[in-house]
Amino acid sequence: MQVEQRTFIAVKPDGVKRGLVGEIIKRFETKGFKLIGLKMLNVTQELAEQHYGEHKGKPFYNRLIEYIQSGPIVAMVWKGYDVIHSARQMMGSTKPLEAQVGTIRADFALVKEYNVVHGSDSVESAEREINIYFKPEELCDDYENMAEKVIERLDD
Ligand code: IDP
Ligand code: MG
Repeated sequence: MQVEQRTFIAVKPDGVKRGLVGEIIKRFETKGFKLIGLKMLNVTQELAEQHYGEHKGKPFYNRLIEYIQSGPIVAMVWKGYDVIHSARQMMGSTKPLEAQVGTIRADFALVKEYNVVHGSDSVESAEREINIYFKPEELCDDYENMAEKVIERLDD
């Protein structure tokens, strides 16, 4: 099993507008993950289509492409033990009403159309999404962080 992973997380435009950037970063930081990439940007039509290509043809596709361009996002890369799955758990289900209490979407969102956060769903999509939003030289992995100590000391 691959324990050290990287994932792409974004605070979506509704999350930025509502002032949830710090809260969302804090959850990943205090969980013990390592922040290795961070930028604020306006998503272009091209980026939006690249990011959400898998949803092309679905009824909500056009609205999704519009939503992700409705204001700046905060794009991040987080690294750590099983971070892809863990981050998805911390985000909660796509539909906030079905998300477990205590997750970001349950705590801060009402509807799937405005669910404040994005997170990669697999190793492949994480690498793909990181490469869409970040150049390799924009990632700062060269500092010591507790997340790495955790992995060094794992027994299994
Ligand atoms: P995820 O963000 O939990 O991975 P996906 O199924 O990959 O969910 O969908 C991407 C995004 O598209 C969701 O986060 C949500 O904002 C939006 N979305 C998903 N399903 C619907 C829908 O049925 N109507 C409107 N928007 C949707
Ligand atoms: Mg998804």
